[in-house]
Amino acid sequence: MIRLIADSSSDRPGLAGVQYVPLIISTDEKSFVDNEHLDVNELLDYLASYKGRSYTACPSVDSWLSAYEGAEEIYAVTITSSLSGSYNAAMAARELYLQEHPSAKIAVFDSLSTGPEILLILEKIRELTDAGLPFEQVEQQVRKYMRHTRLFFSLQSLHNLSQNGRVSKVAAAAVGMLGIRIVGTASPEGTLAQLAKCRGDRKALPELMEQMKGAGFQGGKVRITHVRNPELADRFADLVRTTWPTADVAISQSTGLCSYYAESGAILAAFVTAG
Ligand code: X90
Repeated sequence: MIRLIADSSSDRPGLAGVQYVPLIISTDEKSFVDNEHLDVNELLDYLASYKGRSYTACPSVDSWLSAYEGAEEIYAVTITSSLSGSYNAAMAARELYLQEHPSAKIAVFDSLSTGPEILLILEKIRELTDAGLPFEQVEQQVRKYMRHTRLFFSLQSLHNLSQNGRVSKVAAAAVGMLGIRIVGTASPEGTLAQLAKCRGDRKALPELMEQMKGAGFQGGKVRITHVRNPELADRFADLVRTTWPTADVAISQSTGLCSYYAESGAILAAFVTAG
């Protein structure tokens, strides 16, 4: 049996039939499991009113192991290993599972990214497995595909990223000011790279468009997610469709983990470059 798995940094409901392994978001008084029962609005409202620190935890080796249970061909996609232990946990679970099930096959993909870029990778895996390709070829082609997937985003706050040591305090302070957003990308190493600072939503969209052009987007899939900002996501999608009429654009809401780190107002866009 073939199984597709991703950690919950991939936004859901994404692709039908994918199994998600949750990360956990918590404060000193409450924990939120990032699964299908999580109400993202409730999480964000609670965090906005909570004065103390908040944290996240990646899935345990055990939770990856139970996600593998019963499957023979497994494709698992994780959030960037540069910012989370999810990939290492998935790889440790892989070793344990293969000891018990020597004939099983498991490919773990480090997305070096998150959110909508994981969705693109899952869609690719699904396309190739649906076409009936053997495991080794699926793995090889997905790794090749991942060399051309990119993630860009615009964030209104870096508070939670800096509170948890995922970006520097200096970078975060500059964005804390009212109306200042950053435009950034997932670097080749899988970290957050800041590209520009923009005053206001309207300035961020042309900057994102320029970045997409510069990265070599020529039309094709674009997967957009947003945190409580459907208007900005729609405006961005319209711009993309006007500039590249062949683009295949889909919008969805960020779920728990990405909503927590990207924070209210954010949009993220993943796409595939030509060549
Ligand atoms: O293991 C854990 O506790 C999870 C830590 C995740 C930290 C980073 C999450 C980033 C979420 C923010 C914008 C996109 C940044 C992409 C950088 C590769 C989304």
